[in-house]
Amino acid sequence: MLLRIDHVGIACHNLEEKIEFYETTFGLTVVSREVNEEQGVREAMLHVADAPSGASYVQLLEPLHPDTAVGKFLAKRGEGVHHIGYGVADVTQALQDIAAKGIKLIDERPRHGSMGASIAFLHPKDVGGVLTELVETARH
Ligand code: CMX
Ligand code: CO
Repeated sequence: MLLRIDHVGIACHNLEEKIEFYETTFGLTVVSREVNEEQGVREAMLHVADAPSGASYVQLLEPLHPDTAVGKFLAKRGEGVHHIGYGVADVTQALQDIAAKGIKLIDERPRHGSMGASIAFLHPKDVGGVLTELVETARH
């Protein structure tokens, strides 16, 4: 069901500072910057690698407000890995298959993610403490 690691989501206080860090330290390149009001984030995708099943990224996340998923995470745990995003071919189908196994979904149906992707989250409590995102890349 999982095609690749699409991205690792990293929570930070200052997006511009962290972009600069990933550029200088690892030589990564920003391929997209977006504000996603629904997810409560200002974010950047930095390209890491290409695989036959698609590309992989680092997703840097700064909260738009303290009372958001990433804002609450930062207050409780500080900066660090926030979630893992896995590539899937069909996010609606994957959600249906995963729900049938009794795993709690955060999103019953897909939402809009970075770069036109369809995304959905699974609850960390049912995935061994890992907030897990499914990503269906936009078709071009
Ligand atoms: N990873 C692992 N566990 C997490 C977590 C994370 N990122 N965020 C919260 N939790 C845990 C908390 O530690 C807490 O555990 P305890 O009950 O043991 O203390 C529990 O989940 C509840 O946490 P909370 O602070 O009360 O937060 P909420 O329940 O309000 O929200 C969650 C948690 C996961 C449902 C919410 O963050 C969410 O809906 N996330 C999905 C959306 C999202 O993260 N969007 C931003 C990224 C967008 C993108 O990638 O494009
Ligand atoms: Co993500």
